[in-house]
Amino acid sequence: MSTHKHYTGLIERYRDRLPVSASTRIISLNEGNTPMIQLQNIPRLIGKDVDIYVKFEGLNPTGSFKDRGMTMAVTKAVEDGSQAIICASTGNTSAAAAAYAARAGIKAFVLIPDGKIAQGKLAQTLMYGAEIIQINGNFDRGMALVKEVAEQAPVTIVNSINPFRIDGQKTAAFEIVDDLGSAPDYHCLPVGNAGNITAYWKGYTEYATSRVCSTRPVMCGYQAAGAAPFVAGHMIDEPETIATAIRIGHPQSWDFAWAAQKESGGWFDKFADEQILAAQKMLSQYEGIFCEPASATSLAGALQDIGSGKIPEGSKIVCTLTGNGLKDPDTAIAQCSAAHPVTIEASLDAVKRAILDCL
Ligand code: AN7
Repeated sequence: MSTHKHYTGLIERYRDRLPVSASTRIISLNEGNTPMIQLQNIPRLIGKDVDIYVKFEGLNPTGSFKDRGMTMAVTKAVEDGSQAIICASTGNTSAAAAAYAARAGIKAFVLIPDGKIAQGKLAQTLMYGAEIIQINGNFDRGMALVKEVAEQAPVTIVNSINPFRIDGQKTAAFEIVDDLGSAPDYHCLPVGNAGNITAYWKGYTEYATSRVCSTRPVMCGYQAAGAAPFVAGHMIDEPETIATAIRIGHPQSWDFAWAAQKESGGWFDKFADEQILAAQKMLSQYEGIFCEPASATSLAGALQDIGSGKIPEGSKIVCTLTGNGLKDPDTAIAQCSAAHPVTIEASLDAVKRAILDCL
């Protein structure tokens, strides 16, 4: 008999650390097991002796880390007999909710801010067949509405206030430790609703408690300047940033994120949209890794803090790249407008000239 084991997703892999039983029907798209890619050119470029790894969560089935939480949340919703799930979203949660609902054969309702989600995310959510409810308000307003409506209608909330979301997402920390053989010194990630920083800290803490690793990383949470409640120290009412995924002013996991920061000795910081886009482009052009704008906030932060020495040389750093660059083609193309392709005559001569001009 073959001992070969087909990978069937993170719940199966980490089932002894997740709230499932032998009889639980697992709703999975084989999420997780995402690559840890060590940056090769950027450390050389900045002249610093650091090991930077990116955890490329954009390679999950729907293109973001949300799949980790959604496999768990939808599995539990189905186990509890729920026929419908609901979420507010800046785009990625809605795509993941829609996909896992399709897989489970239940209904998904998603509230999205009108005109403020990236095209790729809208396309996915439409294709997976979710009921899309666009509101003329931002994510925070949508979140408040979802909490109210779930009290009056038979729908399960699958935003990260659902604790099963956090349990699924904590597996990213397990994968990192399993891959590196130890916890990194620093973990850098973008912070929006703050579910993910909560989940990573829970994952590292559980592994440390079980002595799978002996240390936990310093947690560095980075936000967009126009949507930085953790830097301001209070909620923000009109968040604004080109990184629409993290256009959030009233994060739901406020207390958990502060706990992660304090217990780890970490910090929060914020970055202008231009800095976020520059980091996104740098990662694409120097490493061949295309993440969405919000995700690049982790690298923008890491590079700043390595540059200042706040993250010292010799450190092992993991940056989570939360979503795939293909999610937001409009922002990418707009950013490269100076290099827009020009059309030439379809002849050997013209193509040869075009190549020689560039060499
Ligand atoms: C690419 O999809 O909140 O701090 O509704 O899509 O755990 O919220 C997305 C968040 C970072 C922030 N990067 O994570 C949603 C949503 C990307 C994201 C975040 C999001 P949290």
